[in-house]
Amino acid sequence: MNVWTCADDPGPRASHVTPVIDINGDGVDELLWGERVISLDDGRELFDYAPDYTGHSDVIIPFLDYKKNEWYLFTCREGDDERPEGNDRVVTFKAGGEKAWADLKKGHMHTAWVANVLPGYGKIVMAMREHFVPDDVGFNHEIDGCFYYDAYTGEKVDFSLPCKGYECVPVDLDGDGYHEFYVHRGELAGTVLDRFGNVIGKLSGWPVRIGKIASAPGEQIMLTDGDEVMLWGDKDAVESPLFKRRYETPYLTFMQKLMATGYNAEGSQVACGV
Ligand SMILES: [Ca+2]
Ligand SMILES: [Ca+2]
Repeated sequence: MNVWTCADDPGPRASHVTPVIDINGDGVDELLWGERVISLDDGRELFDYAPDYTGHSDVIIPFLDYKKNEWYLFTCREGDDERPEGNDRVVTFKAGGEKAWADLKKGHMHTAWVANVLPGYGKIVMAMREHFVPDDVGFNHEIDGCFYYDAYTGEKVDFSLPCKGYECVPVDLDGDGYHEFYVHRGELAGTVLDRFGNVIGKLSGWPVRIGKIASAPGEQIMLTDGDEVMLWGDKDAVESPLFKRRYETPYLTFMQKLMATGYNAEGSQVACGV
């Protein structure tokens, strides 16, 4: 087997999430090690989306343009912004490698998600920015920005919920193709919101997994209070054609199993595009 190494190579340095997806459509899954695409068939690096970037990406999220049947790759980054001009902080690539859009040049982008909330199942991405503040134990993370973009074009979107975007994760509970949100931190922790910000439920607990966990229609929320694990869903959920389209690819189901191992089960990284 041709084993891939990157010892002294320039280029991106991994991510806190590692999607496994057939991003080039040849029937063989790839491992997205940050912005590098590694074949699970023989270990070769097939592609590097960002050879000019030497930091790492906190979140990598593949997402599908349903109308064009084309994949995109959204990433938010940490590191490699020390040069005076900085470096792109939030970037969306087309699957073939072309940069669809990018924004911001400085900062540590720490959490992100992709959700269907605009009319016509339009997608937005949320990216949260932090900066390091030295303190008596080393450094602290302080949040200094939360940004919303049209996922395909990068245009800023005026989207707001009663909570901060980084305090919640998207989940399509009723299966209609639009995301609801579970608030997992902050003053509204435990609240379930629709995409317009209306409160539609109240739960409690820290997310274990979010997404399609059970065979029942729709997506579910698995929570724990430290003692018990609870699974919540919508018993009246009906899966729309678009919802079913999302799950036609093995990606989401596979990631649900992979992330059930417990890696990065925190914050928006729970979602990983699921
Ligand atoms: Ca492939
Ligand atoms: Ca929904």
